[in-house]
Amino acid sequence: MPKALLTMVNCGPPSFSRQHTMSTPPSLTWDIFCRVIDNFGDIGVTWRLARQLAQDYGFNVRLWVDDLPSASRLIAGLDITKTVNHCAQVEIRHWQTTLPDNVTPGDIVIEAFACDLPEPWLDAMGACRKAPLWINLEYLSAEDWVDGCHGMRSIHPSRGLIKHFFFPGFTAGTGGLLKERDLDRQRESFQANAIAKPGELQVSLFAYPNAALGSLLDAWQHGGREVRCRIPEGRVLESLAPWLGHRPQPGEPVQRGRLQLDVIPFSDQDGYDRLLWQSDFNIVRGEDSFVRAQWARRPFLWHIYPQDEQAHLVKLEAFLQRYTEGLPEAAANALRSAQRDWNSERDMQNAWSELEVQLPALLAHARVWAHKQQEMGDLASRLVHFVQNQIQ
Ligand code: TRH
Repeated sequence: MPKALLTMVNCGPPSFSRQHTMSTPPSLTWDIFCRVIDNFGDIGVTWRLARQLAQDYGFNVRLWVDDLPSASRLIAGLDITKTVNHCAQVEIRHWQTTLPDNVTPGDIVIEAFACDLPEPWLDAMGACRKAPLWINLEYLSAEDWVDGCHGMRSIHPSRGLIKHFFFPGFTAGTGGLLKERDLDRQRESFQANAIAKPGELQVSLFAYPNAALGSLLDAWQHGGREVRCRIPEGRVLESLAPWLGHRPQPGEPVQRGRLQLDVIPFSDQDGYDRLLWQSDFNIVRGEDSFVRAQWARRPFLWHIYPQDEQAHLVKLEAFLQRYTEGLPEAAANALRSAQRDWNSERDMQNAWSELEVQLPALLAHARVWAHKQQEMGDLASRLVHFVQNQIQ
């Protein structure tokens, strides 16, 4: 468990059941606060949740985000010159140092990733006749402690407001994974119409800078089959440039032996899903793309967000332990080696050759895994049940 959380979780066991006890009035209003620390995960997760609560459930949702330029990279139609936008049925507000006077908190306030709600907002929450339900949406982890902390509460020391901790996760005792209702139908229809070049392995690459990238590209360049690797424009190009001798521009195809590289523009979230669905193998990172790769039902390599004291390697092992359950031993070993080498930035040539022969087994497993996760219920539905049980 993160040290910071140990001090925050100071009262009470999980106080909810997952029973559907009442129907939630669609008039409920939600405020979701997102502070963009770095990269796109914070806005990626909160935007996905906001959009789903609005579109799949018909709730009124306001998303407060402090960094509109980052948000505009993945939200189609967002105008960064406006302080209020409406996109996909969500009201998006620019979260500035001062909050507008005429806004009162909604029924549910989500503080994403402990982003610290502004003091005036806490004042306004305290002044409500019925305090809003305050939920801290946490980062995703497969570690065992998550089950015990999901649903815990803490009381604000001076205000008396109660905050609830909601943890995404991979077990029935956690908050689950974000997944839109219509996602599988869209994916199936896309994949049914996708055109593939016979024998070619299509790969997508979204990663942090990684010293091991050159060795993986070497493996593909000199490998036994054609590889087409699409790379959304981003930080990983820092590691591509030394291998290539220059920094490629979007739209500039590069051929090296059996490897074709295409740097492509960063798309909105829906476009990124289609890239994952189109590819036979995905390299993903962070949190949200990692989950989307699982819903794509294709084999993947995860570049986990690096943390101090190598804490991310513990998270990686926890995920591998869950994910490799039921996977034939040779495929599980190949996957573990590749994941460990990639995340420790070690030479990938051996790991790739072992992984490549296991791709059919990994594909079959990816389907089983996604099905298993889906059966447990998605994050938004578990969150709505949680809210129902709290506000009745
Ligand atoms: O950008 P990330 O590295 O975000 C990270 C992690 O969330 C990490 O846990 C967190 O601590 C850190 O941010 C602050 O990776 P992630 O989570 O995959 O988010 C990327 C988002 O960008 C995701 O929603 C998918 C989206 N995306 C697009 O919309 N279009 C694209 O072309 C690409 C490549 C991604």
